Amino acid sequence: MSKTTITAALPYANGPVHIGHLAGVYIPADIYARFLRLQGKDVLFVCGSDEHGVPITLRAKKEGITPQDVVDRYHAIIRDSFANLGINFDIYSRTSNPTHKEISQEFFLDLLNKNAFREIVSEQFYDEQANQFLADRYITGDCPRCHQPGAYGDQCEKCGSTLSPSELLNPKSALSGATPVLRQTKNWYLPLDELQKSFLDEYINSQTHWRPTVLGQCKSWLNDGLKERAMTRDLDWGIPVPIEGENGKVLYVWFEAPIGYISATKEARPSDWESWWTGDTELIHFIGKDNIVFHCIIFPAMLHLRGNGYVVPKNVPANEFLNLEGQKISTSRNWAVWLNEYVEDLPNKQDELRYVLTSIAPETKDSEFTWKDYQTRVNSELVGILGNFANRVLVLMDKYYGGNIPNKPHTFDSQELAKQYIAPILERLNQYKFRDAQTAFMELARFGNKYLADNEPWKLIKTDPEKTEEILSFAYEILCNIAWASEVFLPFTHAKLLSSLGMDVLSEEATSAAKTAFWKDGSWFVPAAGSKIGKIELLFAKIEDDAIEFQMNKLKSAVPPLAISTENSQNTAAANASAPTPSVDADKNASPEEKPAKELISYDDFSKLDLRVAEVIACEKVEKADKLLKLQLRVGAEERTVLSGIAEHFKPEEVIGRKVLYLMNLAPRKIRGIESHGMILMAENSEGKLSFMSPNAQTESGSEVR
Ligand code: B3M
Ligand code: ZN
Repeated sequence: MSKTTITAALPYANGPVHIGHLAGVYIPADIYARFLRLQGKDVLFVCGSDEHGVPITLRAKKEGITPQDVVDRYHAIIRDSFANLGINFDIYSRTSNPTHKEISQEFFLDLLNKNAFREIVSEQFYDEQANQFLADRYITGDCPRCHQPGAYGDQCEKCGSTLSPSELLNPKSALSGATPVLRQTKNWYLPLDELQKSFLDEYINSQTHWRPTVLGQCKSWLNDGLKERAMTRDLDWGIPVPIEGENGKVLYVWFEAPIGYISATKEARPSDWESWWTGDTELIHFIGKDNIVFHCIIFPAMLHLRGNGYVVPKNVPANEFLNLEGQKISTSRNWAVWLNEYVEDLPNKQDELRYVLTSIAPETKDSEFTWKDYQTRVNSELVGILGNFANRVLVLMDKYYGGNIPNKPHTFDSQELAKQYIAPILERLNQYKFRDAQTAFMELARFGNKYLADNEPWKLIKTDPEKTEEILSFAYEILCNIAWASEVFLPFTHAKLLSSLGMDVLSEEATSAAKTAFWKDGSWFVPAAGSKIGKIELLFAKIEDDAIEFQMNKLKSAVPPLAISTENSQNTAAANASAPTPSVDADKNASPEEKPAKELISYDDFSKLDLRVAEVIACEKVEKADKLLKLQLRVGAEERTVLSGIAEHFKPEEVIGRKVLYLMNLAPRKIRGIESHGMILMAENSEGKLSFMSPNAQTESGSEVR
């Protein structure tokens, strides 16, 4: 039997995952994998953490921990988030595993032996103090276009220009602050220019079944003409280049990360892993649009060069982006809904999130998540239609017949029903139109709901008990079909429905036969005579306003927990999520709502305050003081020590790297034997929640605030 290997992009293990990831990659991939499995196909669904790359080392440096610490922390968080949301991988691996090192080095050597690379010596910036070459993000300097200081080697965040390191004025190493020098270095390049002619033009042009957005991006790359691209880097965090004497070089993260799909396969299927990558196998990559070039051009080129029967991607259903409340999801600004927090804030509402995110999946263009819309969709569709229908059927069945299905024949034609309600679901899933497929699934619930409303069995029972039996039997039958169909979209609801409907008592054989008939042949399911319902479970509960308000407030008070200027550097903490207590510096009872305005002061009074922007360069807990953090600040050229009573709300690592507002000339005072100079300013909302007054990352420390 032919095989299907489904991959979902390996998330960087430098922060938790958010709803944008889920909507764009993991839910559609999960739906598709479930769909194929239910059809009885041979499917392997692989994923794992991407644990190399500069965002990870930068984050480690910011927090003063090792890259391995960073990836260990986030790998666990990400893995658990996916499991909690019912993303049913066959394996969730990680690229720091030994198998991955072995497989990627072997892959590299195979291409090397085939003379696939160009060896090129070029000049790159080198930090003589840190003794290492500097990747783009490790170099900062003045932007050659807008002259903003602090631009990165690859980009100026002020004016948005794309840069190369050699263009920066006054380049500085982000590691040591030293002025880097240019040094020669050798790297291995993939000759994409040649590969375009020999393989890629034809490969891409024959993928007429791909999504237009994906094909469009690929063709625009090809039209511009591909250039050679380095597949190795002068870095120390990554997979070492497996060539004798080539120390201090690693495989480019975008060379080895996709190979992570292969390593994960080997871990999941040690005995026949190669058969999932060669021969009669379809390879499908689920990714976000920012990963298109790597999955549609570079990785296929690598697989093509590998040869030996290795397959190239059959489809790459990439999604556009999901926005949140009118803004781009931003990890550095903490503008996101983090999955690890969602499952805590809204327990047992995984299917609600899956449902809403599939309803608004950014399949053809960017789309938008708002909490209000989430509430409306859950309350009016899941509660109002699906939940309502299920509940009415089950409750009436229980009330009138003690749960025994009367099995009265009805007049509907099963083939017609299948054509009308099941075929559209299957057809759209086959076309990767998950949003439409879910709409088709909901049509079944709408049909059931309307059928009950039109026939009013709760009234009819008084006048025509026989007809009532027929109506409720058919309603039960519809609900059984909903139960089967729900498995790909709403796996948790599926399980509840099976037990409420009494379908979980079916033998394994009967279940698997019913599933195959439903998903493969698209047959309408007819329950066996003598069926009996199980314990009735409520499928969905209304989302109340206060839950939505809580989420909105959380977003509004979101501040960047770390002033890291890379969007890839996601952060863990929605720092203000739990109820904070005020800092020792702040007035204990201060609440903007209750406090009357203070009396007027003169400008002279104000000008006595020396307010500055400061950068937190170190932070630690104060021993035996639960509330206190000791902060080391850089204020221009000076360093200051400040104690702040925020330890119950912020971990030291959430504070390091921030820019804060700082009152510099407050008379020093000694707390627990430590002299505290000045104080950092925090905002407190009416509920006593604290947030940092965070100047943007570009504001220089030491700047005066007036
Ligand atoms: N980690 C980039 C990303 O998360 C990257 C994907 C790798 S897939 C092989 O956007
Ligand atoms: Zn600029």
